[in-house]
Amino acid sequence: MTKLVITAAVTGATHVPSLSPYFPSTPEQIIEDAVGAAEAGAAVVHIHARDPKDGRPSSDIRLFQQLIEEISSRCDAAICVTTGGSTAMSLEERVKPIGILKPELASLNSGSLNFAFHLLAGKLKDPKFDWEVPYLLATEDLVFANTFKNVKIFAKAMYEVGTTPELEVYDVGMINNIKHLIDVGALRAPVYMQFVLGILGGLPATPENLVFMVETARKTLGDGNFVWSCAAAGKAQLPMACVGMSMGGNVRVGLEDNLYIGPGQLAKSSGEQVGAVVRIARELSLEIATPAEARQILGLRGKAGGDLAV
Ligand code: KMH
Ligand code: ZN
Repeated sequence: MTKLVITAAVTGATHVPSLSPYFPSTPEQIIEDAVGAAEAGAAVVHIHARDPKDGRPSSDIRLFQQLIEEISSRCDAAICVTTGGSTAMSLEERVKPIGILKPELASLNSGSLNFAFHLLAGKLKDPKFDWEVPYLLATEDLVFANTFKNVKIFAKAMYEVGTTPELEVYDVGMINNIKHLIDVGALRAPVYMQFVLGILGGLPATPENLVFMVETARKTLGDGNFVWSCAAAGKAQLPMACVGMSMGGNVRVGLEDNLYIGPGQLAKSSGEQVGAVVRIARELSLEIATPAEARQILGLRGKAGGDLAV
């Protein structure tokens, strides 16, 4: 039994600032939340950038650079930079951080899907920014596009600079996408897959669906050709983390995927959610991977090797 790798996904591009007073959207808040999550036990932090003026998802390289420099200087967690960006970003905007920042790890979305979170607009009582409601509502008529051609572009950009792809898998068919891309040499086994459940447009977050994903991965890719983690959106986050841990998988929590720590109780930080996972993991006699151990388990290159010069 290898140790448990906990990932904290700090801010993402789904939630808007007015949904929670604790939502990290300035660089300082994102840095604090990521470092706090690492201190709570996360070995990997997954980051997006946000415009400090109004919390809108941003592809500004300088913001990513500030986040990476500050987080790296204050903790040893491996940093996973998003190439998902936001549902409103172009391919160029999404892939740009890789070549410039050369992160150890980056998300690589392994297929297209409706990535809908328009229902969150109904929860916005008093939006602070005029972009928030239109941004949320627009996702009802949107495909989060990740064609085979584009996935190859992302993967090539990552391998060129020694970045390990964290393959985001929202539905079971995407596992076959990954198999195909391995067969044509665009992806290299063993792969690291993040099973992201509970997105409206993807596979619902249920125990049987996680078992379905893992069993399909075993049949399609073969044991030993993948490492997996489970991330569930919304209130299923902690229950599904428990299922994933019990199955010997790794887990992702954080405010990107869920703003709550319990029914009707907003989480004050991603670290709070990490703390809950750590407590439960200990009860399951699971050991928490340190960043160094996580790098070993995920086959990461290590912090060195990336330069932040723009
Ligand atoms: N923000 C979502 C559209 C990733 O970071 O690559 C996709 C996402 C996954 O957050
Ligand atoms: Zn993300």
